Amino acid sequence: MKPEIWHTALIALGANLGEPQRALAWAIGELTAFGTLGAISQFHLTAPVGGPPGQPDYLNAALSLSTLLPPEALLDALLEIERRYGRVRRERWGARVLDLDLIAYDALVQDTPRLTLPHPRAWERYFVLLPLSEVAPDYAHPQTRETVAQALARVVGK
Ligand code: A4P
Ligand code: MG
Repeated sequence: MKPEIWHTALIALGANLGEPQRALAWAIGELTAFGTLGAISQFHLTAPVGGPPGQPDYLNAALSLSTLLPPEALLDALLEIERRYGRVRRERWGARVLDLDLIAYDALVQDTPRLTLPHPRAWERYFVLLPLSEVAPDYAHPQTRETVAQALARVVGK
């Protein structure tokens, strides 16, 4: 029998719909199907980065998930959660806005067309680093060795 190996995934959540709090809470509930939730950050209201001008503020959060899924299967699960939420929202509001990003998976480094780990922009983004610092402040980027807490301090100090 193959031994079960648990992996630690760090996941970022973002929404700027009319009910972003509901979007994030729903997504967190769905994630319990794919492993055991660890720490969950507070929900932070953050100014939008990029995208069309005038878009509403985001609600961002981060969490840690212990999972048996390999990274690609976990990404599929995240995209499926986005898709299902989007479908519901489209019927009601005509928009899909729920982002689930896989920020890191153990200390795995990979760059394939489908999945880049760690997430390529995460260590530069306040809206990712702020909630992530409540979940995994000492997690070090496997290439640069910069921790989440250090990256947050750097980004805030800019
Ligand atoms: N992909 C590759 N690597 C990953 C990864 N580590 N995690 C691929 C997740 N996806 C990854 O993603 C497009 C494709 O990226 C996926 O199909 C997957 O195969 P997407 O989520 O559909 O596209 P996106 O989110 O529109 O693009 P992107 O570049 O991921 O946008 P971001 O970076 O998520 O930015 N401002 C604030 N304040 N808060 C926010 O949450 N979010 C965004 C979206 C912009 N500004 C924001 C926020
Ligand atoms: Mg995304």
